[in-house]
Amino acid sequence: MRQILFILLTVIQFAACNQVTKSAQSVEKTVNVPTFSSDSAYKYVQQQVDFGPRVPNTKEHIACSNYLAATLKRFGAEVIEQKATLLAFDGTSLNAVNIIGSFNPQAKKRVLLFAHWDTRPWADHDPNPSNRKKPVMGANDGASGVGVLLEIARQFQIQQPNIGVDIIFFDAEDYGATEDFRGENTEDSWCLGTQYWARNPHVAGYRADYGILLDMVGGKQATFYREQISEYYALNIVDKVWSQARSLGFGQYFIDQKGGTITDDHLYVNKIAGIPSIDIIQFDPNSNSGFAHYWHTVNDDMTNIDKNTLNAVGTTLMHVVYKEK
Ligand code: AHN
Ligand code: ZN
Repeated sequence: MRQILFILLTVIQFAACNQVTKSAQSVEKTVNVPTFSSDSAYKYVQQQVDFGPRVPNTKEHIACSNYLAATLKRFGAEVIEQKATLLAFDGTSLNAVNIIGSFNPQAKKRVLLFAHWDTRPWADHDPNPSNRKKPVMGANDGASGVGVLLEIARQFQIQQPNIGVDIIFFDAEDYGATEDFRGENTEDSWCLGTQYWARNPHVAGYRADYGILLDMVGGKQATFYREQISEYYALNIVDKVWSQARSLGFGQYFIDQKGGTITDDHLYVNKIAGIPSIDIIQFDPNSNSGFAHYWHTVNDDMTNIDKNTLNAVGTTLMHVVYKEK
């Protein structure tokens, strides 16, 4: 009888022990990733578009910058509006502002998420020549990336991730040389706000483990290929993001093939600031420009924005960020 009791007790103990170990393991493995709201992201895209084109040196541009800074503050970020006067390729002096929102600013481990918030002054890729001096509305080219990041910022306020995150909305990305411009050094005419920040970071000696740029992430049935500057500087981050997307079922958006080599804000974050960074950018290998047919035309408006695409990108990014520790 005693022997049986002893065996019984041992079995119970073992079972109890086993359970403790098991649940401790599952606590370690399972992170609760909050649910990204594409309705909310869409609303933030709409609110930017409602200002009109956000071209530097216009009142719409100032109004939108105030909205972006105020919204990041409302979501609990420490916000810096980094103002700069930047010289455009055509000699125009641009009153630019990079809007920087820091979450958990004391954390040493940090991720940088960024997008440009300005819109192009000229729809110089429009098939109709009479549209080519009109500004671009930039629902996709500008507002979409910012909209996704604002929704992620809102989630940070509800549930803080384990790491620090900086969200930067860069200005004057899209003031690059027009297609008919016959000057030199046109590559560096793009991404002026980012070039400025990379040389003058908002915090001396600023570091992040890696960076992710969102550019044109709201188009219907968008495809995101593995951009080549991203693979050159941050192949492991491309792998991390594309495999996370695939495991979430977003493989029809995140295509596991090499894409173009695209001069974009991440180039300068890599080259000047030395932070390994990737670009999630809509790419169409079958179009002439590499981009959607409405890119840099007067048709880059809300009619092309699809909540499913915002959701694929936003949900993937949420999983990447919340799984870091
Ligand atoms: C160039 O057109 C050189 N690069 C694409 C960067 C861009 C413009 N992204 C949005 N607008
Ligand atoms: Zn553009």
